[in-house]
Amino acid sequence: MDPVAIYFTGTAGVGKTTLTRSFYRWLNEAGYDAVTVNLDPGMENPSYDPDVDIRDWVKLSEVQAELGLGPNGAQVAASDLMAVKIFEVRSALEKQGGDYLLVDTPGQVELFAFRESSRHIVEALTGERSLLAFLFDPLLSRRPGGYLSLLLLSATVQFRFGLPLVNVVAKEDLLSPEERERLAQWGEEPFTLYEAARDEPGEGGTALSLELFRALEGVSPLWSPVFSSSETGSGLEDLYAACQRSFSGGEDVERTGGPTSGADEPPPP
Ligand SMILES: Nc1nc2c(ncn2[C@@H]2O[C@H](COP(=O)(O)OP(=O)(O)O)[C@@H](O)[C@H]2O)c(=O)[nH]1
Ligand SMILES: [Mg+2]
Repeated sequence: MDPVAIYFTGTAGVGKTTLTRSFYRWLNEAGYDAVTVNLDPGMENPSYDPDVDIRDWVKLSEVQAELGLGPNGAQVAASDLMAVKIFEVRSALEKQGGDYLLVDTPGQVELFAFRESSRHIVEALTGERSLLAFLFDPLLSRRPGGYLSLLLLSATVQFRFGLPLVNVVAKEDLLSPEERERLAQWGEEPFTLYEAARDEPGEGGTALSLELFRALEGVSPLWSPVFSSSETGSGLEDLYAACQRSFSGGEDVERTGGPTSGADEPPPP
């Protein structure tokens, strides 16, 4: 079967690179054939060695030096240069094989979601077999206004790409059990989020929060996020299951080794 690709996106520092690595390990330990792709030309001191690395073609520091640009201009130029090189990247990726392609995207979400070139990059690299995993900052998510604004950003990213999307509350180890419980309830019973937004004291945007809630209410894939932590490894199995549901209605991808039991089994310790 053709490989399927998961693009990790979200605001700077939310944990995309770390989750790419930890999900890669989880998949391989569980017997799936996963490959990592770094699409962040500015990645520095990576904590893992990506199988395919955009920096072999486009490196932020070099773009900045060669074009005499500041940091923001260089990032924009680099993301457009990536589109020029994307067929070479695809050839390298095809040589890797793999059933799951885990794609790490640039630190800042706007460089991925708000550049026209990114749509071409995704289209050329993995086409329709692509899924977005949008990461939520756990601390921002704790308040209804923050959670709603992340839902809005996630909906915007999905709107930009027109691809299936899974929401992931990242770094769940930073949430107290009560906070996690509350967030999970917002996902399962959206009306509780409405009530929390309505009752939130001192949030200047409460009226706006309620309008946002109404606008987002009908966007069903946005609800019930997966919770995960790269720190503890929690939720990676749930992430796998959510991605699996999004791809081709739950069709499983065959394992190449490792345990042969059901897809929902956790990997060996
Ligand atoms: N506590 C905790 N920290 C994390 C987790 N994942 C990533 N981090 C930390 O968050 C910071 C940013 O992570 P990174 O993956 O580089 O974020 P990116 O900019 O979205 O790629 C790093 O210091 C990571 O060590 C997690 O699950 N739990
Ligand atoms: Mg990163």
